[in-house]
Amino acid sequence: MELRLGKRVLTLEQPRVMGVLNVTPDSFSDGGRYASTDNALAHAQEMYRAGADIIDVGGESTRPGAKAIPLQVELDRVIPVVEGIAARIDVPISIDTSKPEVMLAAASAGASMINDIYALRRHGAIDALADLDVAICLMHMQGEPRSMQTAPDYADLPRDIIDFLAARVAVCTAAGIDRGRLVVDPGVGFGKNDRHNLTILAKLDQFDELGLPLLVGLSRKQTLGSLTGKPADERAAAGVAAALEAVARGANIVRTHDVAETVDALKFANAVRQAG
Ligand code: 7PM
Repeated sequence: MELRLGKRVLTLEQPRVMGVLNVTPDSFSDGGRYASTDNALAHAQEMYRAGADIIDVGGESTRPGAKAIPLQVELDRVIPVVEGIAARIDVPISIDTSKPEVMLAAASAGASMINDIYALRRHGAIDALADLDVAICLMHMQGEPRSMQTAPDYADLPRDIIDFLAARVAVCTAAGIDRGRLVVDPGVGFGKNDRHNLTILAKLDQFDELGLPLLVGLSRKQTLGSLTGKPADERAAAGVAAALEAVARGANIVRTHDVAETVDALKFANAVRQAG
């Protein structure tokens, strides 16, 4: 399996690491330390050196209860960062956004992947991407960030999520988007309680039926806090364990704030797998 991102091809025989670069002043886990462009570029460089295969730039907090931000604010935050990374670092850049205008501007600035927690359900998103050469991550979310954690409810997990993702893939391919550009993601924590999140992980191998690269983001999330009793900035070890569990069940890309730790853990897991 491999993923096409513009001119690049990312082979997926080995698991890949997506490093999270928040450029939100209210980011829940790093206190907005990377709010300025220079700090963001330094953080991107650090994650690249630590072995990140993709840098995911996000300007709109998607934390439960968060409010949407105006288009211009999001553009002003993320576009200078995308341009800066593209000029300095030879790494695929992903843009974490749901707004078609931000998708287009980021792609022009050098992003080669769109990471959309709405799976292109926002008006105009599909049309914006149909003619671009970027990779697209389609994530499942029940509800929307403002209210999604109030009463998440599923008839059947992971079936409901797999069916949703299959439907979004069908919409994309019908619009002319090549399957070779698509990635799917169960959306841990997006309209899911702890039990839902753990069930998704336990049954992650069922997502194989979609036949597409699988991205999973567990880093610093609430379920890790529930299990360890620790705040977001002390969840790295649990997050690494979660990433290994995800990869053992078929995840191809893990999205994490803790790149160095995750890369080391995956090196060890890969070595054991290859020795067997
Ligand atoms: C609260 C909940 C705060 C979740 C922050 C988050 C994912 C994502 C995010 C994911 C993909 C965070 C998340 N999570 N995109 N964006 N998959 N594709 O940990 O799991 O940064 S935001």
